[in-house]
Amino acid sequence: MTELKGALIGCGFFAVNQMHAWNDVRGAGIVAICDRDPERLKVVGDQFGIDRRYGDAEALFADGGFDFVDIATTVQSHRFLVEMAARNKVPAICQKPFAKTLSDAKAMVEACRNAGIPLMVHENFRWQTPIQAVRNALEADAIGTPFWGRFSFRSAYDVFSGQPYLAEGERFIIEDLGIHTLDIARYILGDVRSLTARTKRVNPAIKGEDVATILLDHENGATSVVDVSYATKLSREPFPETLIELDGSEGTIRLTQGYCLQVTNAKGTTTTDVSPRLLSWASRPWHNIQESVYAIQQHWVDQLERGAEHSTSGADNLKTFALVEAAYDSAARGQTIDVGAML
Ligand code: NAD
Ligand code: 89Y
Repeated sequence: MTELKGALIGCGFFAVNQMHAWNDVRGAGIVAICDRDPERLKVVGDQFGIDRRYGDAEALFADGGFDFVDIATTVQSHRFLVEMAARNKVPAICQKPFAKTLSDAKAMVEACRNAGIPLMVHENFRWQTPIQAVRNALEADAIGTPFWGRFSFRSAYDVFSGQPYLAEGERFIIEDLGIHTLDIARYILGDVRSLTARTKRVNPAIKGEDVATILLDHENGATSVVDVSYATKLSREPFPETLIELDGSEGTIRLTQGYCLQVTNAKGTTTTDVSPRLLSWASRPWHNIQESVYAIQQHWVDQLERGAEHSTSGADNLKTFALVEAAYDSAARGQTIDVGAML
């Protein structure tokens, strides 16, 4: 198979995972990197042996010589860089949160569609081994038709030391972490008709909300609760596990802390260890996220080879991003939001 050549823009905290994963992915490798911070460019360039280094994305695209771009910058630059990729007709991966606003996100999808290039949002949580296990159990009809769900991420892990910008934004947990949980809810129970949300800030040292409780009405009639918190001090810290409860017409699924999957139906209860693999470059507790980074990047290459749409294409991610905007809107106005009307 021909090896696809990639360029990565943004050599910060999380991009190191993406670089490691690209080393493992079959059928692609990174040939050039770009960061406007010379220090980060040097650290990542030296660590991964990349000689082609750029301080400016325009210069990177002008030189070319790559088949796709992996945008791993923070949200402020996403629209600018995705539209640059579209102008240069280079297929693009863009980190979450996809955009600052839903209208930006729609414009980015439109730009790539008009340019005829694939666009995938790096929405990796649905690719985690335990989340895939829940989806597989549902698809195997283990609990019949699900009518209720809970998708829960409650932690007090210090995310601010690695990502200090998370403490500084007007918006925090829904935009940063809840976006993944909402995407998982969609992935498991389907698209959402309407949403009601409440938020709180508990940690006085940050600007945005660190607790959110969101009620979702799914299009198939199921109801779910997405609850996320970075203010929850537990005896055993669960970061970065998403815990899931699903009730169906024929049984129940419980994904509990410690990557334990329990399926109960007429045949009884089966308990399975659905722990993620600890990849050679990964470290606990991040290994769950790190394995999903590898999985989504392999999916990027596999779908390009097949000429098929990506699971988290830009168009798909509009439906997740709309839930983020709807949640902030609902919490601000104290009202239920019609999600369908936003798309
Ligand atoms: P970071 O600030 O550590 O790194 C971003 C890098 O991008 C910086 O080095 C910065 O200099 C560079 N940059 C910004 N704008 C640029 C531009 N226009 N041109 C070139 N370089 C530019 O941020 P981070 O913590 O690595 O987060 C990056 C993104 O990854 C965020 O959107 C974050 O939400 C996301 N993230 C995703 C996951 C996940 O599991 N999917 C986990 C953590 C972070
Ligand atoms: O930025 C966030 C993400 O996407 O996953 C976990 C995280 O690093 C902190 O909330």
